[in-house]
Amino acid sequence: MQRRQFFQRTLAATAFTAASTAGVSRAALAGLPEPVIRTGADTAAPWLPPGVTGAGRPYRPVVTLNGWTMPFRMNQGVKEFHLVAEPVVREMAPGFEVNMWGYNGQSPGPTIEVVEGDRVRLFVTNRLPEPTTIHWHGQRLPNGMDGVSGVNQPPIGVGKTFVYEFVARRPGTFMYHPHADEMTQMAMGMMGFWVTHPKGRHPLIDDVERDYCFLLNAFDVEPGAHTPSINTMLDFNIWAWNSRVFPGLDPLVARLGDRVRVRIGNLTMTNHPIHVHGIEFEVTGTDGGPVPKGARWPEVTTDVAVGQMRQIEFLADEPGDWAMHCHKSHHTMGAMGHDVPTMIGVDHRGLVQKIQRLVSR
Ligand SMILES: [Cu+2]
Repeated sequence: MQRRQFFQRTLAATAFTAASTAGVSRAALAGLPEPVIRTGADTAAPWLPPGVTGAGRPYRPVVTLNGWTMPFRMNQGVKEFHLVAEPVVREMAPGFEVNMWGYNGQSPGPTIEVVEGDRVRLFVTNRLPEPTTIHWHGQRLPNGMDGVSGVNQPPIGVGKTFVYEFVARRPGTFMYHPHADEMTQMAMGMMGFWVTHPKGRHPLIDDVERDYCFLLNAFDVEPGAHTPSINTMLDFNIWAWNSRVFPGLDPLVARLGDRVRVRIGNLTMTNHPIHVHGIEFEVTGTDGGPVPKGARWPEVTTDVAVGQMRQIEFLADEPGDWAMHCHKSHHTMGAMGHDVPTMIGVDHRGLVQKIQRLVSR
């Protein structure tokens, strides 16, 4: 059976179970939008809805680093998305494949991109082996849509579909992630980006020529393993951007003279001082909203703490290949080893031959 047919058939069977909990009519659920699935890890071209004027002015779509923006369907003025939480295989770098959990074929899930004032309906189907929810980090929304399992809703059972619906009231930079078995599900890669564009000219949101976004995430994948350890609390060994690591990360490209915005969210368990070479930037926004212009100052490094988002902007006026990295030097390494004694000062002449003799036996 084709993968798409599988989803269509199984969704038809599960759709009605959510009708009473989510308050969406049976007729609406019967016409669930087909989930768009993506399997590659390349950076998708920016996506603008074809032929949909929708709410607000035309906007410059974001580009998700080694990711993609999910297409939506317009249904009587509502933007409808279908997220499928499911096991996926993510190629973190060429030849390095990891068994993760994600959404719609990849970790992280697709970027949700809407305009301030849009009414958004998100169908979430759970194809994981355990219950899940989605929390829409930073959004103003009705309490019942906040996605915290055991507080705002029962978790979405295995095989079930839940419907979230709210108005994207505040423009800015947001993310989404489970609020059910959080430690496991985020350690397995479940998260995604959300961008709400302003519906008109905004005094604190400037037009830019380039608009990039990605999430910082971390995994503990022992050398030789393919599945992250989900019991790790701090000693992660793979520090990733959008579930990718060097040399698997695509460059963020700009033309000389472009205004560039980069939106960064941190869903790891430690903070990351993100450093950019060659230019100075300003933090123009957080998950709390745009920063007042008088409160901005020049920086070349900004700390992105756990659960925070930072939106930086700069003028790309120096040609060249400029590095952008976390300034914790052990976070630029992978797979980082633990409990390894220092080799400084040790005479290691002949060591390679000794190891080769050992392993060739
Ligand atoms: Cu770091």
